[in-house]
Amino acid sequence: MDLLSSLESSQRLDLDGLVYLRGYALPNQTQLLDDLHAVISAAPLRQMMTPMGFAMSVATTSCGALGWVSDQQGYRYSPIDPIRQAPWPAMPESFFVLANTAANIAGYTDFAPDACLINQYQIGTKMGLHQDKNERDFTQPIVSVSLGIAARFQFGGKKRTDKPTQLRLEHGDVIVWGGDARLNYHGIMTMQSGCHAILGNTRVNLTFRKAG
Ligand code: MD6
Ligand code: FE
Repeated sequence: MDLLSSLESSQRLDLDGLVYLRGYALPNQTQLLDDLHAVISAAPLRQMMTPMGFAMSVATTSCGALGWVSDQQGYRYSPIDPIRQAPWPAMPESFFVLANTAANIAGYTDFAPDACLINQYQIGTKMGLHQDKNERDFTQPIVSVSLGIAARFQFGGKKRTDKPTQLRLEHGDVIVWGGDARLNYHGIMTMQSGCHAILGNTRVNLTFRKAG
């Protein structure tokens, strides 16, 4: 059975421009978590500075040819990790295949991400409403993988003031975000306490992009 037909329709939810694939990452979670551990060991999670000079509450790192960085100069993608002054770790094959097949299910063929941003949330942290607009080609989707404790994802509209709908994202859930929603505002509400068997009281989110 191929990946497309193995995914039951009950596990898929379509909101305009957002395809939610419940538990899609679960079958490969052992490999994913091993590879995640290796990436974080090579390029440690760190709290970057916002352009306004505040430390982000969420800790980040990256893998792939390009990594997402933030500092006084702004937000952008860079081939060099500014802390290690070295290229980011390569994107593990398990990451690439997961993102590529999830995008395929959502109707984006040949999605070839060159950047994977890793966000780590502790209880009490959040990600305010934002748009993802540092990538070059907005026809390419973003694939987002949730691991660890559950989060409340806010899915808003084109304007910051549009009232968001909420989606609960659990360990193994994948969303493919593109098309009409590509520039919609979104965020993560303040993380509430929880405990995951492997990741403890943290949530890790992987976002895959074609950034360059
Ligand atoms: C998060 N996600 O889930 C934050 N951005 O922790 C994002 O900011 C995001 O999930 C673009 C596309 C999908 C996402
Ligand atoms: Fe985002």
